[in-house]
Amino acid sequence: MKIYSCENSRSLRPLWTAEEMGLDYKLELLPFPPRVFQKDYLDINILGTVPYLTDGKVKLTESVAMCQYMVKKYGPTDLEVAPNEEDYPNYLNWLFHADATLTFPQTVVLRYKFQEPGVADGAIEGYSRWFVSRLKLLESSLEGKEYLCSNRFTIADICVSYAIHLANNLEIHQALKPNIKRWSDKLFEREAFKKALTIK
Ligand SMILES: N[C@@H](CCC(=O)N[C@@H](CS)C(=O)NCC(=O)O)C(=O)O
Repeated sequence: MKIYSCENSRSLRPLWTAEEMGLDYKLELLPFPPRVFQKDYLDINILGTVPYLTDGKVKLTESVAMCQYMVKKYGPTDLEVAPNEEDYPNYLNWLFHADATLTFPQTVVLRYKFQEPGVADGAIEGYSRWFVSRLKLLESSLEGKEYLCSNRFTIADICVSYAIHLANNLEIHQALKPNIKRWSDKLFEREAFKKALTIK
């Protein structure tokens, strides 16, 4: 298995999952954004995005799908929630929520705060506020809970907490509501997270 990555990107999700599972993989670290600074990467991944995962004939462009692929293909593992568990529908919902609801407004902040400063400053404030308002569900769901699903650490925690890691990098401090802070502080103490963050 090979994972193409850039530092501090959502490659963190599959790298963290692979580290939690103790899987063997090769890492190729690219300059960000690769479509600008490593144009030959477009011959490998036509989208030019990271992460990109190859495993034999398998080629994946979605970080959440990569986590799901690893737990299914290389499990069994407690990182997965099975269809016969009560929390399975919630697990699916969180896996989609991670990107479709949470990181989507954050990408606008990333672009206009750090990649193209001065081009659309108004968007930074507006999209930050929109992102924070979308954290309502996460904050209330974590009330009295250590993990999102099935009372254990799963890839739902990995995929959703990436949005909090990104919020920290984007300096969206209002994201650290009490339950979210308590939950993410604990997740980010995991050895596999620290390894995924620093692996070169
Ligand atoms: N939904 C995809 C998004 C991939 C994506 O947009 N990745 C960003 C980095 S986090 C990227 O490659 N941006 C550079 C670009 O769009 O050229 C995923 O979850 O993997």
